[in-house]
Amino acid sequence: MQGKIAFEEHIAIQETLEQTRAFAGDSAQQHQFNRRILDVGDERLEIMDRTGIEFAILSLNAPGIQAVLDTRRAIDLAKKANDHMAAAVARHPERFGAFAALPMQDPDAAAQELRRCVEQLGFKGAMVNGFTQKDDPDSAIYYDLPQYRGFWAQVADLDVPFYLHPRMQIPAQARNYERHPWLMSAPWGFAVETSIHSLRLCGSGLFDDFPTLKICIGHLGENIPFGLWRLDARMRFSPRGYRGRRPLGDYFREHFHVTTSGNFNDPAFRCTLEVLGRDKVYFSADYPFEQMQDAADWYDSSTVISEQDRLQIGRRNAVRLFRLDLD
Ligand code: GRE
Ligand code: ZN
Repeated sequence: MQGKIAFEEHIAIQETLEQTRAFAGDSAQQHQFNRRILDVGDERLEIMDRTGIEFAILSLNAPGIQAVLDTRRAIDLAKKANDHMAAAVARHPERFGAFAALPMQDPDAAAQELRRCVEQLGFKGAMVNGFTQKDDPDSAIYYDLPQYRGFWAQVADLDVPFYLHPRMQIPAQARNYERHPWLMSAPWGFAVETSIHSLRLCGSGLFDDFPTLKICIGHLGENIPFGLWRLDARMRFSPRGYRGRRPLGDYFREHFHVTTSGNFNDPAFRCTLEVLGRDKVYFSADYPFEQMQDAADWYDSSTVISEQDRLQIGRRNAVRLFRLDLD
């Protein structure tokens, strides 16, 4: 399919490149991976052309700013990454948009940086890589906490989507992964981490306070669609500490927008589509951690996607969500 829009497409800057090392494959693959994640020009555009991706919203690699312990440095680095993405967008405005990287270590600074990115640089929203560390490497701060309500008020006011992207659990809280580091990242732990964070948002009353918030998550919903019915079924018996006014599933279906990033699989797609409906599902690849070619080969030919849905999920939903100047 031509004209697809993708929006879990990552870049790195020199300062965050080191964070991707473990995910790039062996040393022979490292060189190509580094080139690809740093590139915001010809190679990326050429692959987009070849795979029918017209427009990509760029975002900084994980964990990015969220792993910077020093708040001042987090604020400066986020600005630097955002200015870098803004320059790429300015060179190719009809091919690239950008999500703001945010210094969540300081909720006010994060809100301010989002406002700068949206109002002055034309960014389409924010992408944040899970919980934030701050000062102490063993810290993990989640955004359902009270100190983020002012930040969320700004997100609601700007009316842009917030993409909650995975990151890896920190060692201090990862006892259950001991001796199995393979389990901690993209194969499974990423989804555990991001799904828990997403459910915390739902259970915190956040969406009662801000009923227009739009949260994006990737990987066909980080396993939540599959578990959603049971969540609500069991919560009737043990809702301890749940602070939402409505059943959790209501919030998830209303506020969450889910992409196909890195999960190019018919049964999982059918589950997500059936749970969320065709208005809340979107194409994305997750380049360069995944290949645009693999994403497009699956998406363009999957027999569980009708031709009408293919156009809607591959393009039209994103045009609407991001108010793109495209048809
Ligand atoms: C991602 O961005 O989704 C990602 C990583 C690292 C490894 C795999 C992966 O950041 O999908
Ligand atoms: Zn990703």
